[in-house]
Amino acid sequence: MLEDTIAALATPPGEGGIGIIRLSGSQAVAIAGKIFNPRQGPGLAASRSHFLRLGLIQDPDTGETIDEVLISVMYGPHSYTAEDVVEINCHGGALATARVLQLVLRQGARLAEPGEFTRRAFLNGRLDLAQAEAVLEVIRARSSQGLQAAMAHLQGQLSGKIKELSTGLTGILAAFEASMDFPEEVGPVDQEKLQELRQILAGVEKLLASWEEGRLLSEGLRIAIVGRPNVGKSSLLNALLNQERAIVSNIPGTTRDTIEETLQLGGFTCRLIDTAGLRETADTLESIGVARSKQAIEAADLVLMVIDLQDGIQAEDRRILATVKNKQVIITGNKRDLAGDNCEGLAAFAGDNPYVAISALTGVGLNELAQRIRELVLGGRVSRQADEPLIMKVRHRDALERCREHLQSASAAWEKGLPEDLIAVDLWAAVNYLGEITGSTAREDLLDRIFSDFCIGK
Ligand SMILES: Nc1nc2c(ncn2[C@@H]2O[C@H](COP(=O)(O)OP(=O)(O)OP(=O)(O)O)[C@@H](O)[C@H]2O)c(=O)[nH]1
Ligand SMILES: [Mg+2]
Repeated sequence: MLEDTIAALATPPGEGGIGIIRLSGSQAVAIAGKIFNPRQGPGLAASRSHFLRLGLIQDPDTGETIDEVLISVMYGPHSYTAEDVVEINCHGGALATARVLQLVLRQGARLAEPGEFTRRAFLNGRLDLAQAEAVLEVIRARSSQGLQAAMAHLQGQLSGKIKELSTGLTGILAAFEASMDFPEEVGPVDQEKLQELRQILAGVEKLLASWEEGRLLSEGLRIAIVGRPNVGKSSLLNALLNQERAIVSNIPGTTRDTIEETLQLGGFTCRLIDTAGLRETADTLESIGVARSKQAIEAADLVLMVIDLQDGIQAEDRRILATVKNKQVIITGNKRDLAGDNCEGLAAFAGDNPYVAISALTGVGLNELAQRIRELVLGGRVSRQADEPLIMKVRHRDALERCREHLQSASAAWEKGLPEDLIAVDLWAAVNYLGEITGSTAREDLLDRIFSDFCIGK
């Protein structure tokens, strides 16, 4: 599969300033050379690596000019895939790029599969698997903090840590192999190695502990806005987004479905979820909405529980508070503009939870609310030094958890003085799980799954 030359549109389809057709493989230059007519200078095959050249794309069969382009050749191994790569910068119209791609395919290239360029970069050893996945993390990053963490992954921060742990483990394994192969000469494995094993286990645990924050960076903080009907939940969503996203009305039960929008707060992505007002209802549609609200509460990292300061605390509010008691909650007293200075019940109702009085209508108190959210995000969860690696993918977490199990079982067996071959089996398994992260022990079906997440052209 690595032998054929692949091609695809590398920019999003549709209209744009430019659209780039990318080719990779041993025939990339020869294929592009057949359709490129340079404005000046020699043919494409004589191009300098990493230089742009101007010319026309012409159909070699008919002589028809398709587009005027800038073209670059990047010879392997100094290219994205480590193979010869050609990028054709077309005018960014859907038709021009489609015609150029067609021509390239007709000259012998094959349409790339999703993620195939990056997969080749991995198979050719230019990126390891964690770095290849980071390409997608960078593309999909939704907050500046998330982008920073993804870039660190792309540059090998996580891979470096995994390799360090793996090298340590391999060293211990080598000691076991030697001791098992030559029991007379070598003798039992030194107890010092047990200490090393414990340190490696601590390293794995530290990485696992970063998951909570990593997930936050990649997925965003889920904030559910909940409360009785008509307290102003949708108004709050709109006010925070600064946009009339959800329908607001004075009819209780306006919002029937959950509405989700993202918002950037202090460099973090927050996913704000407006929910249907919580109450007992005989209306079928509304009760479906209420069930969805409950699911949203379940999945939320943070709940903004909205109460109506004008109405004061109601029995229903207390019931709702009880249902969110094991969540992080900010009690949000709304309609402060109607309540005058009468916000006393709020503090007592909130108890240990942080609270703030706002008006979604006038905007009073919204900055303070955003500040509270930031404090909870930054204070409670984000404690990491930026130069420490963190994990952001379920796949990495799962592999590390399995690795940890085997390390625990190896060290327990060691402490009990169990046979060396038993310990070695666990150590092997642990090394394998680390290798799944960087790809050194990843199987074909795993690669298929990972790269099918990419789009064509990446
Ligand atoms: N004066 C005042 N009115 C508000 C404020 N916030 C919301 N309202 C009004 O309260 C009514 C209900 O607002 P919504 O945002 O639709 O309330 P909700 O909680 O989403 O209601 P449901 O979707 O039915 O559960 C509307 O008439 C809003 O204009 C506020 O801070 N001050
Ligand atoms: Mg609503």
